[in-house]
Amino acid sequence: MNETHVKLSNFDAVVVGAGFAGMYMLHRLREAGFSTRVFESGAGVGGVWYWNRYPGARCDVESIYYNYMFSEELYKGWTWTHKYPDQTEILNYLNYVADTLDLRRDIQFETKITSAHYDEANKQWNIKTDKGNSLTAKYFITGVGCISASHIPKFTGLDSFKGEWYHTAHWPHKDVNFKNKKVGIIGTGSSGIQAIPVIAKKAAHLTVFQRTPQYSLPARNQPLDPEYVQNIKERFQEIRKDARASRNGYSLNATTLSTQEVTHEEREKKYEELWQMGGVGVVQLAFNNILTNEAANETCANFVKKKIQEIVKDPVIAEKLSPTYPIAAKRIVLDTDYYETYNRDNVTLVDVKKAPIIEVTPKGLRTTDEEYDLDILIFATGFDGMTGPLLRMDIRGKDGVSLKEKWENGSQTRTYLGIANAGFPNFFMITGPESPSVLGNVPVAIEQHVDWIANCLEYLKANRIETIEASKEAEEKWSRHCQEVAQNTLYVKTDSWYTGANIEGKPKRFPIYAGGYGTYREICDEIAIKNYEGFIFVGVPLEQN
Ligand code: N01
Repeated sequence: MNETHVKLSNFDAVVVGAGFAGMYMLHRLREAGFSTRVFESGAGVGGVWYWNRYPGARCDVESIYYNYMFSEELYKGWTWTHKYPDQTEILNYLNYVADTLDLRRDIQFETKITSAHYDEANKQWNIKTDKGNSLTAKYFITGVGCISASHIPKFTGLDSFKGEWYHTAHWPHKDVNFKNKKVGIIGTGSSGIQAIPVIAKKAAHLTVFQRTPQYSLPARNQPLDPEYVQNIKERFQEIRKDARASRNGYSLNATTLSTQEVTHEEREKKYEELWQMGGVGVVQLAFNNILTNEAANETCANFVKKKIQEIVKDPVIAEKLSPTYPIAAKRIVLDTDYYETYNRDNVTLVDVKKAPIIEVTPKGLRTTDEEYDLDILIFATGFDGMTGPLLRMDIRGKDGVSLKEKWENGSQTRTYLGIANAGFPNFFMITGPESPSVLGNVPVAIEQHVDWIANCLEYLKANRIETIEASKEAEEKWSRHCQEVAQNTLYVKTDSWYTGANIEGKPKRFPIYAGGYGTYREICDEIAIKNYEGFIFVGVPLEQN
């Protein structure tokens, strides 16, 4: 053992991350009597909501659904102020939960887990942190999120830049002063689209470097009527039931109508109604075949493109902002005044697909066309999604095989249910690759995983089972199933962080279960009912084996 590592202690469970996932995991494990320690790199709870403090950061799921729902009391004890909560409000909410459940005493902040190696002889995980802690745990559980490993493209010259630069996912904990500044932002995904309108109002000039335009729908965010909120709280049981059974983790009045069953005029009327209402309705509520049928998808995409052309006064800019891939093949973005921002005199849109970025210079950014002078450069360049947060730790299972080796660096990401891995006993991932997680309202996905894992650990304890591990066969079958389900969707037809296409050198694969939250929950429940079918137990008393 490295001598600088001071042995801390032995725990039943070590959990990585104190966001939505790690916080609830800690609560459930404590309730079940497991000694648990959570490690969190931030100085407070919140996970992505602790770090993503960029201007305009706001959730794209309605606040009434973006909650823990395991406790009616907890739900009713918090009152959201807006339809779509901003980063500050969500972070306040998570601190309210941490206070109410007294979570912080078992969380070690400002500490990263650097390695977790499975010790086969002692059937335990040997874990190390960047603060020199060395500890052991029977169970190693990751709650690291799917989009927490931020990514900065490898542009040369960043070190030479004389101005300030930031990544949206690691925004400083102080106000960035944009006044009289020339600002550049790279990236027009959810983060960029939220930040651009806010920064444009403050900066002297904003240059947006866009590689691929994204579809964005108006959020039409607004303060919540207290009477409405009260009514929602009273309907808690119903809201929870609907959210859990739904495809995306929130209740929607799903339609049974397809685009082919109505006339062009009726279709446009429906889209217009939902566009005016705000939110994801245009894509998710209008017709039942937009996400599965290319022709149906095109009617929706064309409607949004027409809107872009109506809003953006300069037709050349409107054209540049119009995507060419199917709508909702990437996570749909909700915005406030995004397209309107391009009518401002102090905003320039640069197409870096046409004229790629070559380098960062001391003065700014150079594309193949010209050099742009900048005081502040912002990377809204996203994340190494799904596998990134896990592979940034050195996780090794049996025979010292690392997760990176097992997944062949992401080209063969294989898991059982997105929860477990063959060859990695007593290791659980909350919303890991090949779970449905990111394709909906993530807190609902998290809660389902945490409940499943906690119930599983209680089962192991009750039956005196020492280790649990996914079988290779079950894992291969699940992974194959995920790929088959994905082939019937539009997600695999477009490059995005879902497929890993945004990371240089990352093999393309869609490591997400696209069958919907409700169906997935049923599958996981059935596996548990069948005494954890597809898992291998070690240490089972003979009479039960
Ligand atoms: O990241 P992204 P994000 N040169 O990957 C561009 C969640 N989220 O942080 O598309 C030039 O979507 C890249 O271009 P391209 C949500 O799930 C939620 O915005 O690869 N450009 C793209 O435009 C979301 O889906 C919320 O061609 C480069 C952008 O950077 C996910 O996080 C808020 C480049 C990255 O977009 C990720 O969103 C924020 C390069 N070398 C995030 N490399 C809400 O709840 C990358 N880009 C509202």
